[in-house]
Amino acid sequence: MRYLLKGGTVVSGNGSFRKDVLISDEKIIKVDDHIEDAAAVVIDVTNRLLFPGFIDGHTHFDLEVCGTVTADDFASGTKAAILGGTTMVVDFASQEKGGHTLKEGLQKWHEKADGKCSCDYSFHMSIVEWNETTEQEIQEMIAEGITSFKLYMTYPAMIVNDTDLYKILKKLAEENCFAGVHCENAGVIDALIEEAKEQGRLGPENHPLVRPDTMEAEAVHRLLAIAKEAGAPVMVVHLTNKKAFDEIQKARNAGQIVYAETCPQYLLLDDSVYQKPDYEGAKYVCAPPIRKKVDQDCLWKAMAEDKIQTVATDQCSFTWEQKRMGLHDFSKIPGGLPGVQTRGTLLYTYGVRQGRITTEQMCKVLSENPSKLYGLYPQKGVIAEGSDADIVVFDPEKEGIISADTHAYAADNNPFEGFALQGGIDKVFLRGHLVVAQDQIILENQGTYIKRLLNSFNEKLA
Ligand code: DUC
Ligand code: ZN
Repeated sequence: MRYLLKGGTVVSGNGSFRKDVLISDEKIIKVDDHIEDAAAVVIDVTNRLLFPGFIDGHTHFDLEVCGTVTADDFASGTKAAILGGTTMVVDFASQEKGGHTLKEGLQKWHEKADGKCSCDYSFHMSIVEWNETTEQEIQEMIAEGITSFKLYMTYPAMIVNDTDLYKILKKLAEENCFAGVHCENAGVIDALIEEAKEQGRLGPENHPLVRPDTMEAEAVHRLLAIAKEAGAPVMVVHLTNKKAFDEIQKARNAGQIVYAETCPQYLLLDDSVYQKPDYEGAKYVCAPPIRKKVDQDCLWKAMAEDKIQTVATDQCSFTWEQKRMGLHDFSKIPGGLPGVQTRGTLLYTYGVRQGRITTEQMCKVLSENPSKLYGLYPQKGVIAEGSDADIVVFDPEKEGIISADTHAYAADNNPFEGFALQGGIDKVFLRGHLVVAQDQIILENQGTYIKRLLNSFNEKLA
């Protein structure tokens, strides 16, 4: 199909300009002040913002957590994503402990995702064991288009010790790759969980108390000290709080390359959610937990100063029935929240409309920066000639209210229930296909696996 989008405002990280956009087959073929094209279907996008398709660099679909599997798999999850303007997700494939290879992990995640996705997709690779074979596999991963990795400083099934953390970071740096790292101090958190249980404190309100901000900041500090020794760039994923952010700034000021990712739940919710009656706090159990207002303010300010490079979701949804697994013991509540459908509209409503960030910064953290960091630029993350025609036609005047009654997730609860939205998705193009219009998916299952190149992000961090 050939489409001509006329009269819209094309948004990039550097500015917003009134331009027409011509799409043919899968690509953007022209961006200019005034385009005429007799062969194209003309779509009037006057008063609309045109964003490069949003990229969510942190989702968990079809993932086993606490002996259960996320409510959303790649089919339902990527439908929710595309309805919200996310044209690409980077999920996490994982190696398993016990002598397994990265290749096995990658194959397993391809089996989960291939043929089921309604947006484009790729994987980061979680490394949970380090040996000669794993080391040799890094180059094979790169050849498969996996150029970013994930390391955990918590969770028994995933954790790597400091020795391996150092060795892995060093190897990744040699290969011009980097890891996103889940930073929480496992040992102290385990002790705090044990104490809470001994004292009979078993409700979800204890969840933030056993995973305090100090133990996230400690892990960030340790990670960055190790990364410095290894000469490695790193990303702190799902950054939640001021103390951890201060550690990042210290390292940046000393010359280290540290990328930061946060998520809408840390920008928009505070830890009072864990006090909700009737076990409702379980809905918000995720790791790291939701923090305080002072932390939200710090994250918004950091974003306004371009010190946070990307906002992803950490999408990891469970039904209410699944969340009830921890009714008598909060440590058995499967951790995670849905979010992939509303990242763009929430950021627009509570970020741009409230004057906390600009439209251009929204474009950076949702599209342009993840595209660069994850080796997709300029194929994705920009509306320019030659790029994939992944375009979000955004209506700044569209209103909505988030509700589990209407959302697209397989999960039956939404942490942003009742949040008002000012600004909404009008249409979505995925590689030139019109896939979403009038809040409906009109063409599903169009997602393909994208092989990624190396990180090309080289903007100032401190
Ligand atoms: N945190 C969660 O809450 N869920 C999945 C993974 C993670 O790090
Ligand atoms: Zn995660």
